[in-house]
Amino acid sequence: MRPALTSLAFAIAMVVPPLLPSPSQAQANTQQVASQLGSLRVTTIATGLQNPWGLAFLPDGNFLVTERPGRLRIVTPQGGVSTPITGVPAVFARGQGGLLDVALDPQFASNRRVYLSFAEAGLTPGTSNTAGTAVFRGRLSDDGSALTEGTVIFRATPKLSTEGHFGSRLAFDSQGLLYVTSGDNFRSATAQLQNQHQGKILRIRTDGTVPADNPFVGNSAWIPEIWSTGHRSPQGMAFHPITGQLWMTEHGPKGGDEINRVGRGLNYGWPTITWGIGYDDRPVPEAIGTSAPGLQQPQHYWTPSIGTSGLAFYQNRRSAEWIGSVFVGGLVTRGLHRLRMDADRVVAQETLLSGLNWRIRDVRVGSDGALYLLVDDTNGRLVRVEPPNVVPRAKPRPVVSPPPPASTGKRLRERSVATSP
Ligand SMILES: [Ca+2]
Repeated sequence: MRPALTSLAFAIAMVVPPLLPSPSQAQANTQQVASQLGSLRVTTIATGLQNPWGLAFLPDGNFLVTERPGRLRIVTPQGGVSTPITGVPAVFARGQGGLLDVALDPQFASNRRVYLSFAEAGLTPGTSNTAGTAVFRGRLSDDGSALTEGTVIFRATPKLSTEGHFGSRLAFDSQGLLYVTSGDNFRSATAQLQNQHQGKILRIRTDGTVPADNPFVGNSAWIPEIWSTGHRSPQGMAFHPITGQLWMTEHGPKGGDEINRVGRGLNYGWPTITWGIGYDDRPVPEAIGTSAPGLQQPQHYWTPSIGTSGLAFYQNRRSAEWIGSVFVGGLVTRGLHRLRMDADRVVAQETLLSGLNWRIRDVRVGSDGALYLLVDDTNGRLVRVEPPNVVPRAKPRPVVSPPPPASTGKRLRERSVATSP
């Protein structure tokens, strides 16, 4: 049985499909927002989501959305919100912990497998105040009401007494291997420890076993799931759709938020090197500076921090203006950051949707070429952002005198950024 729906619109849609929002509804939920490249049509699809964290597109056009307190729901394009899907694991819903990301199996069409990352409490007596990042796998029932055959395929060890920095994004590579970001649990030193999962990107098979070609397999000093080390609070991760390269974003401390191109077995430096300082305005105790041999520099960093969250590459042909852009959510700036790249370098950036006061937790590109965002709030929302509606520029009139200023050669009026490390 399909889960009960709280939206009247969807209930009606079940009877008279397809039901589109009435013009007045659409108007109320849609606004035009200016950007450097043209006006963006921004539509709130659904509200009432409690601290939504992760978003996945189902093949039938619906959305799967996690709510950090521990619920997974289906949201329809018309704004219908299902009752919670059953079978979701118990989560440690304290501080930054709870139910985090959601990802579909690359073979979802045939196996209907869904993966969830979450903060899991200690499982042995007396450890319920500790928590660690974990990954759950289940099968979404045909009616979408339940996860069955549920199993936890990965548990970060050790579980620590902390409520922060769990990560945790999920992403599949082209081989069907699963990458998991794991935060440092607010224990900076863990990110450099080879025998702990904290502060790492991990690479596992879908049953939780370790691929034989992981970088530290066979080295007894290292936990074999580790793919990269030295990460602090990684809340964005995606594969570049053309190069296949893995990228991620992570929160710095005070300043020093990063976007990194992730290589096999490399060390991204936290807390040994950082472009940020402590929340107490003093240097990070373990830091020796901003660079050191053998430690990777970010492709770009932000000081002050933007509060990096979701990460998405735009390659959809719907918008020539956005192709090649990278979108990064800003929890602190309450904006959507569009980065323009020259190969792997950030050469310009634009902050979209500023002024809406939205803490953007996740950003994804739909197959329709629109962006889909989750806005973090106790009354959070799912939002669609359509690419700029570019108005052709009028043909410039010939100028006789004075001579025109030298062209910058830039097609876009974007704020250039200083060369980043
Ligand atoms: Ca770093």
